[in-house]
This record gives sequence, structure tokens and C-alpha cells, in this order.
Amino acid sequence: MTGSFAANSLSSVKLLNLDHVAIAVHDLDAALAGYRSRYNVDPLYRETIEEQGVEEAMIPVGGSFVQLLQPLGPETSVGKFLSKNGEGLHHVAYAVASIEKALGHLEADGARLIDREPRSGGRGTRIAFVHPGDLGGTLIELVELADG
Ligand code: CMX
Ligand code: CO
Repeated sequence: MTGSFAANSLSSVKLLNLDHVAIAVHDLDAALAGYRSRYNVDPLYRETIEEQGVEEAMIPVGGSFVQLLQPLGPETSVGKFLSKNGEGLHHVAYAVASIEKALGHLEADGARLIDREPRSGGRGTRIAFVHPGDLGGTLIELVELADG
């Protein structure tokens, strides 16, 4: 099967890196203290993103990050997730070179997009989400880094 992927517009959707794995938590300070104590790691970035309804911290792990997400309120998407599921894995995020090209390919391939246009993420990134019902029950985020 490996060879059969070659013709599928791979240049437009090449996944450059596992940018981050996001974990929803009730208490960001407590989660960061736990990561520091257990794994001796600290966040490189921490910011509130009002439009996404979250405060997030990014802990570097090799070439990727663990993104800890605390909802700003119970009616946000992460707040609803937490009340339904409790703390746990929320989404995985893949870095792409061009988010427009990736979205164009996914739309043409019939993917169930949440975002047809990119929105702003943390670290000056541009991001877009693909619905968890599209593939593998997993919410997927595409990330175009600020510096490409
Ligand atoms: N992973 C897997 N499934 C999820 C999910 C997640 N993260 N979030 C919700 N779902 C599931 C729910 O369990 C539910 O499943 P059932 O229909 O089987 O019950 C279904 O999706 C709908 O859930 P809902 O609570 O009714 O939530 P909404 O439909 O209002 O929204 C979603 C779901 C994914 C469209 C919404 O959360 C969204 O748009 N997410 C993208 C934005 C986001 O999450 N931003 C925060 C992260 C910010 C960042 O990364 O910086
Ligand atoms: Co994310």
C-alpha cells in the first residue's frame, strides 16, 4: 500500500511535524506544577486566547509541544468537553506549510471541516480544525507557523 499514496496531492498536505498534543485540564496552574514535578519541564509560552475560550500553556518536548488547555468558562468548547469527558486528550495538531492549500485539499477530498478559513492560534500561528467525526474520532488541528 505504501506506494499508492504518491499521487494524492501530497505536496499540498504534507504534515511537517506533530506540532502539539492538547490536553484539557480544569486547573492550568495545577497541571503545570504536576508536569514540573513529575517530568521536570516548564512551558515556553502561556497565553489567553479569548476567541478560542482558552488559556493555554505550551510545554516543549523534543520538536513538539504538549498544549495544556484550561477553558475560560463552561460554555466554551473545551469547557463542554471537560464537563462531558473530564480531563484528557482533546486534539492533535499537525504543522503544514500552507494552511490554505491543506484546507483546499481536505475540502476537495470531502473532509468534514470545522473551519473553511484559517483562524488565529497561539504563538502567532494560523490554525484550522477538522471535526472529530471526520477520521478516527479525533479532533485535528492544522497549524501554519508564523515563520513558515
Ligand atoms: N475530541 C473528540 N470528540 C469531541 C471533541 C474532541 N475534542 N469535542 C467534542 N467532541 C464530540 C462530542 O463528544 C460530541 O460527540 P457525540 O455527538 O457523540 O455526543 C460531538 O463531538 C459534539 O460535541 P458537543 O459537545 O456538542 O460540541 P460542539 O458540537 O458544540 O463542538 C467541536 C464540538 C469539536 C465542533 C468544537 O469543540 C470545536 O469547534 N472545536 C474546535 C475549536 C477548539 O476546540 N478550540 C480550543 C483549542 C484551542 C487551541 O488549540 O489553541
Ligand atoms: Co491546539
